[in-house]
Amino acid sequence: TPLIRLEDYRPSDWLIDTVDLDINLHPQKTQVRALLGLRPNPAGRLGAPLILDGDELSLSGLRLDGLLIDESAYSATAQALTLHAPPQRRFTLTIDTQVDPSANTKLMGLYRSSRVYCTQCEADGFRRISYFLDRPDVMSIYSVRLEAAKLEAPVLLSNGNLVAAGEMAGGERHFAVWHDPHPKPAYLFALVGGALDHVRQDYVTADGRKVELAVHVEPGKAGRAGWAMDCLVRCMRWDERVFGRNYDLDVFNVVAVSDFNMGAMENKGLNIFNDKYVLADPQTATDGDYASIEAIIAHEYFHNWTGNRITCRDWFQLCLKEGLTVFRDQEFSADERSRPVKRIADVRTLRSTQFSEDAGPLAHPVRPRAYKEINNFYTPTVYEKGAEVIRMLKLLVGDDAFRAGMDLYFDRCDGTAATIEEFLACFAETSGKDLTQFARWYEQAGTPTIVASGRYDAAARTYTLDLAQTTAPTPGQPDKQPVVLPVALGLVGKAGDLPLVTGSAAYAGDGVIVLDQPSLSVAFSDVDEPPIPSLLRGFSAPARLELDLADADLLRLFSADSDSFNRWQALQSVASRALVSAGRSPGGHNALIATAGELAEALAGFLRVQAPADPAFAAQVLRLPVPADIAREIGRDVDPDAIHAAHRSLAAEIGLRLRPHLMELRERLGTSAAYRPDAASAGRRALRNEALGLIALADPEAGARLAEAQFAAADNLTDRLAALAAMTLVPGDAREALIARFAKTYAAEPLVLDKWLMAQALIAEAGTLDRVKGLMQHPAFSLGNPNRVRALIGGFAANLTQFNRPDGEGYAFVADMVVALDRTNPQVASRLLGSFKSWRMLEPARKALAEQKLAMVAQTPGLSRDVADIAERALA
Ligand code: B3K
Ligand code: ZN
Repeated sequence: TPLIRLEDYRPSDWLIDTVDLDINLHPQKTQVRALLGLRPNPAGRLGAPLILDGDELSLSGLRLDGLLIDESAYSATAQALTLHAPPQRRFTLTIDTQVDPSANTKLMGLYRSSRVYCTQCEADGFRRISYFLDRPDVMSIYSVRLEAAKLEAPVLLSNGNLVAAGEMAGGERHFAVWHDPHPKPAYLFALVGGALDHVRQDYVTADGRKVELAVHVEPGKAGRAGWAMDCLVRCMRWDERVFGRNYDLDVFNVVAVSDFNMGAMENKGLNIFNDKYVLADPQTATDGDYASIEAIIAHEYFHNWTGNRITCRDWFQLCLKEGLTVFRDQEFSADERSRPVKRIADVRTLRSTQFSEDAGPLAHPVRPRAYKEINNFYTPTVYEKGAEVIRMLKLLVGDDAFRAGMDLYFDRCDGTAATIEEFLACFAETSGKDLTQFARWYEQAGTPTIVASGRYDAAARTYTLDLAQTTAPTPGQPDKQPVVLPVALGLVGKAGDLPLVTGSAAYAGDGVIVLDQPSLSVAFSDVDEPPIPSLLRGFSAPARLELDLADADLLRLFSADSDSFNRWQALQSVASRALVSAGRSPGGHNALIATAGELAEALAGFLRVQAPADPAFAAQVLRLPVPADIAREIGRDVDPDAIHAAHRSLAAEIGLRLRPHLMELRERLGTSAAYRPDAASAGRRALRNEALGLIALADPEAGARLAEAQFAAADNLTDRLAALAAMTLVPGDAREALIARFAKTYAAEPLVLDKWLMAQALIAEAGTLDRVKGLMQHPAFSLGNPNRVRALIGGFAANLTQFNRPDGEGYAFVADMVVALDRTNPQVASRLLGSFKSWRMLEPARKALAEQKLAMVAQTPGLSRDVADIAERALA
């Protein structure tokens, strides 16, 4: 497979101004006629052949300007349609292909999901429908005529506005014609055909456009589409208010399908979703689901400007739309809910997914320089770290220059396929700042570590902060340069934040030091008492912080810091340090008990006094760092069992000491009011359920009784699932009974059973592998559905102790599943193989076993490019 490099980018030799599609939908024999309006690109090479991309296509007809052409003038394979000497002027090509949506198990291109025709074209799926210049910088105006059997597909949707519809002679088939006035790359094309129910709502944009909004779902499920619609309306208003962005078509359609490779897709005017991120009611969706739906509906909608109106010149620029759009959806959720709690949740995700990617063989820059399979680069680095880069940019240039820079970007780049350079230039202009070094964030992989220490000089009344940065080597980048790290900080004294007085050039004002050198010192004057430094407030840069504060100082920050994020972080740091040392050298149980005592004491007061006022925050405070984070902090010779054991005993010891407080809190937060999904109610449930988990670890019998009672009494899935999760911590008959009862209760709800599958796959016991194998035979499971696979097999691969079983059977199972899945769905298979990304940090025995299984996958004949690429990079 060829390596595609950023530096090799060339504009297309040909442009396609217009695309007229005529698609006759049929379950096995869908006829596609594409009429392309082509012309030479003035920026391309004159006289170049026309090479259209294809993937598993076969050509059934070809005309040039409406006339048949000689067979010697072109060649057609499954991968390409080449016109050897096309006319050097405008001309049209009429291309006929036939595709089989029912046989399309890759879920790329046109496929059928539970009897619904749908498409997924990003990154390169359009070439599975018709031969095309399938690259994001070729943008065209589309008209799409869809025809289908009325019974099978009464609803026919595509991008843009509906311009005509009617019945065919005989009345069995009908058609719809859609026109999208906005030029777009092929990856944003979409169609949907099927029997769907919907909810509708009228919307008027701030600039006066009437828009008909609709959310389409499987028949019978319209009752679960209301929340998605509510989110859609709120995020549209938010984008008008916060970014000045109005919607630009007469209709906006959202469609939920049950077989989907990822979360959702931002096709112009026709967003297609994994139904998991649309359907919600209290019985079948958790608070977490409601929040994810809100975030993803917003994310896809926000792409209309950051992604669609302005798209990417090439796939190396993926973060241009993804990092920016994640940032936008995070800000939306922060405004709709609690900003500090959202930040904490996002940082947890960043650390567990992106930091671990950065620490292993799959590390890559936010803007990769080369790829073999672009679908393997829809990663936490491109998305989540990409969003962190935007967040830092905003902090560095300030709110006003950020907003002005965004306005300039929308103005200047609208209708184009843009680059990171063009994006950054807007902010350099509006802020007057030189962003050359900042741009390194896009080029350099790896998580920087900030090493900090402080010195107080009582006589001089100064406090000096020494800061240094390093970034460990990553594949292909042995030597790292300093990046621009905005370090938001405070100096915490007895009565709160001390004033920051310094003449240092590194101090940018507003409590931010800019660390852009390998190291620097900042001296603060007029400091009347020895302060405790509170660094990286709000997690102002995606970095690790090494700052050696005593537990007592961290506990002070927990109670006194004015920054909520760092209050939370302080306790996490105390726990993390103890877990790292216990995980490194098992047997240090006494130190762990001492830490549990400290933490419990700090928490007891907090739970009594402050927790009831902000339960969502309190729930985050109660939750320890996850074992995978501890493993990454340890970094080498990792023994997952030791980490797990340390984690369990710390949680259990804390639970034991806090038990009366936790019980009382549960009482206090208990409510007889009916379920509501708002953030405040969700926060109360989160805290109650966090308490339940701790109780279950501290006193399994009491925990099991509480879980049973909660399951029986609950009127919502959040509390029921939390009861199940708590119960999974307690081996025994009661657990098995609840597992069975849960399955019976939700037998008709595949999305709920996914959670049931996952809860079992995550059980940290040796019996889990057999349980998972058994569950593969359960009627609720299917290897053909990505959600089922991610729940059961993906859940197991995320089970730290069982995936990493000392006998290697966990690796063997997941590797076998990767190979099996690769035959039908390479994208799902390669995602799953990504579970091996941390294998190099394991202790020698596990490391050897994991490597063997990776090598087994790599050597399997006939692998997809997706899986081969991950296997190869993981082993390199
Ligand atoms: N842009 C899509 C992701 C496409 C993934 C292709 N393998 C969803 C999103 O980020 O909004
Ligand atoms: Zn996106």
